[in-house]
Amino acid sequence: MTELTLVIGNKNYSSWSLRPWLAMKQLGLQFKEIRIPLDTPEFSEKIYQYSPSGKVPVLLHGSQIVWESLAILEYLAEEFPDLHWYPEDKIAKTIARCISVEMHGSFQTLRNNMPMNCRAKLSGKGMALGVQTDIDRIIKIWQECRQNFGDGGDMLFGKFTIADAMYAPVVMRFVTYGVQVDNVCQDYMEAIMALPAMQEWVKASEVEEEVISASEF
Ligand SMILES: N[C@@H](CCC(=O)N[C@@H](CS)C(=O)NCC(=O)O)C(=O)O
Repeated sequence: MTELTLVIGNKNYSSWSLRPWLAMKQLGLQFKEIRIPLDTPEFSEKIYQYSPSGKVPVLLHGSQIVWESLAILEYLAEEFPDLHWYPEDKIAKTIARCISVEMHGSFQTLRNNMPMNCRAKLSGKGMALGVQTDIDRIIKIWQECRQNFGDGGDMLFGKFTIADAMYAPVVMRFVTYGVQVDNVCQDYMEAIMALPAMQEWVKASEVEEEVISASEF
């Protein structure tokens, strides 16, 4: 098999990197990892060797370069169709795609005010104007997916899919900032945090030494 390499940023801060990394680990794909700490001279020096957009994550697969987190996940779903990237049911698959794209293009207020910071405990911080609107929409998405498609597992569509990978950094933010949710969402969040791959990511974030002051309070 042609080697897969995923270029990522810091595990503590890089929410976009977490998405494909988590899905690849969770679905059992072997890959090499190159970590370039964000917001450092090293990042500016090295990133364009790999990524035409100058951002992480970027996937290298033979001569193919794939950037943008969701495009990476879609590429992998096409390259490795035997793995469970999306629900099999057509309606569920369509909804999984809708909410994944919605995550990719929305919730800017939440993302700006509650930057991912895996190792921090910032309960009550970040609740700026408009953040609750984003939180409410995310809660509704999780509730509806669990209610309508959640049989057969504790992920949004039962078994782990790309949709869970897309929302995992939001779960991480809700944990860091102590966002209050109902029992359905709480159970979902606990299931995400208990994934072995998620635990591996968080554990690695705890030993990273770089600090990005813009993501700290
Ligand atoms: N839309 C992109 C966003 C990628 C992104 O913004 N990555 C951040 C790290 S999480 C980055 O590379 N920032 C470095 C920079 O902008 O200099 C994706 O989905 O992959």
